[in-house]
Amino acid sequence: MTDLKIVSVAITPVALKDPPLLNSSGVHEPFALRSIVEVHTDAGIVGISEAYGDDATLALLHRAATAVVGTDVFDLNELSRRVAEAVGGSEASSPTELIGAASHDKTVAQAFAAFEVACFDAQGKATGRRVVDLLGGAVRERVDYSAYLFYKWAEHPGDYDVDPWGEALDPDGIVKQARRMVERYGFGSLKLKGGVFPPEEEIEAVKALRQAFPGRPVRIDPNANWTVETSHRVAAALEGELEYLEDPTPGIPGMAEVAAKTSLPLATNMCVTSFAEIPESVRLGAVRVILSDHHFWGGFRATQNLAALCRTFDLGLSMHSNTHLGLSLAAMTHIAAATPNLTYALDTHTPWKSETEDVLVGGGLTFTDGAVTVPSGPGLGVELDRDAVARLHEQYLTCGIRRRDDVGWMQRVRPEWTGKRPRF
Ligand code: GKR
Ligand code: MG
Repeated sequence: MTDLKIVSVAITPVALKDPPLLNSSGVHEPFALRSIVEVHTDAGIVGISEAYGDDATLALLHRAATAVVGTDVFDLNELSRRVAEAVGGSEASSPTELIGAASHDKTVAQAFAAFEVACFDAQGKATGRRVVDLLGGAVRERVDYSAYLFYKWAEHPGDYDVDPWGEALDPDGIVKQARRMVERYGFGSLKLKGGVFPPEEEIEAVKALRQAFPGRPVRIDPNANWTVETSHRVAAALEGELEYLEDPTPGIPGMAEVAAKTSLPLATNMCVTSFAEIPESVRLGAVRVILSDHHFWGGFRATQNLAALCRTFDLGLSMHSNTHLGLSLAAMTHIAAATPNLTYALDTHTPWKSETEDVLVGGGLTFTDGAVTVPSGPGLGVELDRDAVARLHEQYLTCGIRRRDDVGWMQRVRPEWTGKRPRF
């Protein structure tokens, strides 16, 4: 059997319109950055993936891109060795502080993930098999996602497109948003992005959701914007109401203190975001659910390693998202379908994306009853729409944003804003 060598790599930064979603740092900017990675092989097969699109990530991807040329797309160990060598000395970078501390290992994992996913896509296209099959086979053909609710303004101040969702600044607004999202996509569970308003208001919003959607699991995630004391208070008020409480407070020791006084499972995509953080977390009993994310855990195989550790330590496994396009959604769907203990509905920012913006032929994957069916074609089963990529690249060139800065955008509106956490 001949190998399938990488002959070149193309990295295209793109920008998509993003609504004014509020979080503990501030507010989403009018555009979010992603990048499209294409791995060209000597057989003419091209593997694709989606990664963050900020300057620091692009620099990493470019360093790795030069190093991976000549690697066989099936030789993921060699790919990993080369990426680690190429980006090893790079400054630790984290595309957003909302996914935890930066570290050298995370920097390497983040760069490797983009190439590993593209190589899996190429492997699938070469063998006529779906990525989910290469990852061990589908344990489910439909992957459930949850409704990701955000407090939000009606629009960004300035001359920007207005999204169709309107304002949501109180429990009523959140329930209205949830109804609309559930009606449109059929989601069976709900996640509220908290850490925006005083916790008492967010407790009310959770209770309003529980009342409006009886029996539907609800989560809240204030992105570590509560002190340990505040977290105790909120956890006590929401005992029995939540599927899990995500990142109430910063750091593993703080999370362990909160965990010690509540029966609610604590979940994280902030204090455990790399393998190095697992031992302390397990030792202190800080979390009961880890939100995986192949973009920064190091790709598909690393996600499966994480899944094995979760099984070993009797931890639940869920999945985190950042603003993304359909290519990431496809990748998330394949890895989730191949991971038996990924049993929670996954996060996705898809509903916040403009329906007319994606990089995939056909405009992206669709949700039925809150789930995405694993695409049936070889590899990731999706194809790039070249014109759409070009349009979003043009938007990247003109949007003026080069790294995510939710704090800075909030400061335009509220100059006294610091984004310092925990605020409550
Ligand atoms: O999009 O504002 C957002 C989220 O807060 C995101 O940045 C987080 O990384 O969704 C993420 C989370 O679960 O923490
Ligand atoms: Mg989170």
